[in-house]
Amino acid sequence: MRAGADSAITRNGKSIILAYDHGLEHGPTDFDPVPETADPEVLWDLATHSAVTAFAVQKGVAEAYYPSYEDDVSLLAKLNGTSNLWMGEPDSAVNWTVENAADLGADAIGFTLYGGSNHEVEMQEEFRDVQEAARDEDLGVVMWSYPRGQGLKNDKKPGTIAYAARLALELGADIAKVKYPGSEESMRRAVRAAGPAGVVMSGGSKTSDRDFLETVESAMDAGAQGLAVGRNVFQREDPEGILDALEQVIFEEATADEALET
Ligand code: FBP
Repeated sequence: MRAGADSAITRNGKSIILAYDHGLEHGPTDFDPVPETADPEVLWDLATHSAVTAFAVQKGVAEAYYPSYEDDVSLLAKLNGTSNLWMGEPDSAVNWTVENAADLGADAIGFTLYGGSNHEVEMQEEFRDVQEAARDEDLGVVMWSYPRGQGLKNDKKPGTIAYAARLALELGADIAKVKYPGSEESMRRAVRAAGPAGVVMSGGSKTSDRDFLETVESAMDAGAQGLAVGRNVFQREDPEGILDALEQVIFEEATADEALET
């Protein structure tokens, strides 16, 4: 699967990946703004929204709920992850095997790579095993490509984000999930660096409707394939409303203004 080729986690070559691995990565504090979002079922229901092309979760949340949602939700199995309690150099434990995720019915796998970390070499080797197993199982491969660690403080510099996008291509991912580098021009550079791999923008911490939709519009204008988003959807009182607007901007090429008007 490469960008443009439609798959179980894209629609017309575009993606909105709803991410819900925050209970592991950040802890339940991310659910405080809308306390009912601590209940995974609330998010599984949200993932049935027509805008969502894949739902990214860790193994436990998938095992407990996916059998009830398999007809309505495409599962993106997030294979590695680390808690916010870990204080060491950026690293991510591989908590789920490709084979087990495939047995459960996953459509694609997700894997975090911290380029620049002291653990980059091991993480690349883990990714090699995962990527090859995913090819054997015919699963799409999404890399959460987050340069981080040692001297890398600002992980959103344009050159760093372009490098992150390129790492995903070089190592065999279909889609690179990268942070927004601050401008359309910088995002275009990342998209160019990714070549045939698609690039999805990472949602980030919650911002206003206008700021968020304008950033998404700019990423799409730069050639991004879509968005992978958690907090900017589930920390809103009206998550369906923002998914409606995102559907317009990403799949119907509406501007942020147009999406805000409806
Ligand atoms: P958000 O849209 O909420 O930023 O979620 C995307 C995501 O990649 C999640 O999958 C993950 O839990 C989180 O961001 C990790 O963010 P960070 O490592 O930057 O704190």
